[in-house]
Amino acid sequence: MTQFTPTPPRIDLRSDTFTLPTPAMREAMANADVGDDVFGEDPTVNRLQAMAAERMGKEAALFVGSGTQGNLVSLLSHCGRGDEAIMGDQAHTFIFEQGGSAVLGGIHPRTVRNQPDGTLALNDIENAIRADNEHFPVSRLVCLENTHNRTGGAYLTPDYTRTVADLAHAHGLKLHIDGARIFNAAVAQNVDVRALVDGADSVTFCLSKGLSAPVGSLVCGSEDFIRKVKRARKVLGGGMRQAGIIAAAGIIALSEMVERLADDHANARRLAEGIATLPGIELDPATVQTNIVIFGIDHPAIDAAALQSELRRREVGVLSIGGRQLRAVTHYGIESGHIDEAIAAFADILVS
Ligand code: TLP
Repeated sequence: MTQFTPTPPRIDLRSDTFTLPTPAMREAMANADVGDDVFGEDPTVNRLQAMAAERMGKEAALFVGSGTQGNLVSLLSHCGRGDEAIMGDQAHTFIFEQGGSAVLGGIHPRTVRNQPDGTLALNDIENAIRADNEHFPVSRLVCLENTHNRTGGAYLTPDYTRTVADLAHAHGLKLHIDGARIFNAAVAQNVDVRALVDGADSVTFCLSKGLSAPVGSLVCGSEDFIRKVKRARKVLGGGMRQAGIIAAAGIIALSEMVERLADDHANARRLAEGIATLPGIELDPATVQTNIVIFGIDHPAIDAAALQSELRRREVGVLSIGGRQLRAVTHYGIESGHIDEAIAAFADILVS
């Protein structure tokens, strides 16, 4: 049988999930000490979990297979069937995770409009919290996303996050943060990542995006919470055995790959500035805060699909995110010269 093997574009801006492991990661993986992690006996996984908990200022952490799994086990651990989780209408948990918390946990999502800066308005959160009435689901959780993917990598500030945590706690709700790219948020604001999660009851962050590890995410929270999360991971089939092989790359990701995210942010800003003035591109480069550039196309001759395929012919990959919008994400492996090439490819297509 013939297999179709797509060739990735040389300048791959579709996502930071396309990052490849660094040489140091490959070496650490080859030499990792391992054991059976379902029994808690993999020393490399244990080390990664301890590092993650310490970095986030939480009591404990658990290594999980993906950001989606991290969010799902967190929601399943905070909420029971019929409970309600308040989240943004542009949240990854709402749009891109198959409604997993509803499918598998009977958790009712209550959406609140995401503002263009990725926040949820405090009034909207407060108004979404249910009164104690037998007709209603029970409000149990607020979810934030930092950085916010669909709003172009916007970051949430420490102040905003603490205010939401206080609001949630005042009403007896918990706060979960989908921090898939929380280190981008920390580096962009030059703050300790702890300041972005200190009011939160749980946070998920990804090793396999800008931090370039091949696999994995961590869920961090209290020891009690992480015990529940571990049960949820197991029922989802997410208990892994000699997972130290992949956790070893995660240790390198956390210790060596955080500070360099600033380069990705500078490249994203430069890409945005380079394409914003081209005919048909709708983008304000000042809104680009981290490594994600989302832009619209309004061109007499070229629509979003045509621009995407013409860029691809010029070895530049971008992602269609619906309607007239495309997304470009910078990451490890994308150098400043690639940004020049990408801008030249856009100009070649759009300037007649
Ligand atoms: N996002 C991916 C796609 O699913 C869209 C991407 O290319 O951006 N939270 C956020 C904010 C995310 O952006 C993602 C991945 C996840 C969670 C899920 O992580 P994974 O892919 O590891 O399940």
